[in-house]
Amino acid sequence: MHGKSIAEHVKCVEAFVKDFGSERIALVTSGGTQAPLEKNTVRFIDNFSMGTRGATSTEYLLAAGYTVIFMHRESSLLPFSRHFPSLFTMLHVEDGKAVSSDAKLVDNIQKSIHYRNRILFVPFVTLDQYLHLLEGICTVLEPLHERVLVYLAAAVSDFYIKHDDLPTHKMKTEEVSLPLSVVPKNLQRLVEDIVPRSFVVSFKLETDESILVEKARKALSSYGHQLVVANMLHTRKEHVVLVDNEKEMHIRLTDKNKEIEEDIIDNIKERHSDHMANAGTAQ
Ligand code: 9Z3
Repeated sequence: MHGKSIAEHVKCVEAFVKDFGSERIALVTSGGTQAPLEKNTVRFIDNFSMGTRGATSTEYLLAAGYTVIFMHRESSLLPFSRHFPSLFTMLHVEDGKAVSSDAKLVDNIQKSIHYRNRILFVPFVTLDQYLHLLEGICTVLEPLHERVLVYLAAAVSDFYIKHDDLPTHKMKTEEVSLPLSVVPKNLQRLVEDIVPRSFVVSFKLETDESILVEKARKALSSYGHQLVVANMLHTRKEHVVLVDNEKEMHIRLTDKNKEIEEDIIDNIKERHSDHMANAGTAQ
């Protein structure tokens, strides 16, 4: 976490939002969480997420006028640089400088410079850091009421080993034991007690399509938030279902030159506008 404590990261968020000038602010969570299997961690539970959804959505949120707090798994994909996994091979040396004339690279560097005062990067690694940061940042954002969009795209572990059950040292092969506990769902408390006025979007990931919408509805009724974006592991880049209290809406990518996040953010921005208008927030 770049050596900063949770409290220090939350202080940075406080300073960042103090002078925030735009009308809307989004907290985007992105990437997977790590749950340690030993106190001196050699092994851990992790998941597949590289943070594509969060990083891509952030680019469209910035373009749509949002200020963004990008709470991401350290070393996961970042907005703008995500397009260039092998940057090193795109550069050559001229007069002692690394240069490139790749138009897409130039365009993305310019965008990243253009938006740099409107995005704050907050890294996490473990599940514990994720949960504490989320709560701390939401507490800081609460006074901004309806202007806040909470966009929970991170892939959060469902299982972990409680601190008291963790072995101190590297687990011995002859003593293998994984006393897993289910991660307490903190979303209801977040929605009810910490950011009750903000527009909260959670994501639901499944691999069995027959239960996808039902699970999304269950999340919506348990947590009392505004929207669930439901997606399937293998089709998540082409198809999502937006589930709210009244209906469900499918978004399908038809143009292969586009990214599905563009349509997701368009739609969510509209819903967020309605949410702000209903509360009488000036836009
Ligand atoms: C998602 O469903 C995201 O869309 C993905 C994005 C993790 C699939 P990538 O990083 O993947 O772009 O490759 N995020 C939420 C996953 C999650 O943990 N949801 C919980 C659940 O399904 C609820 S918070 O129970």
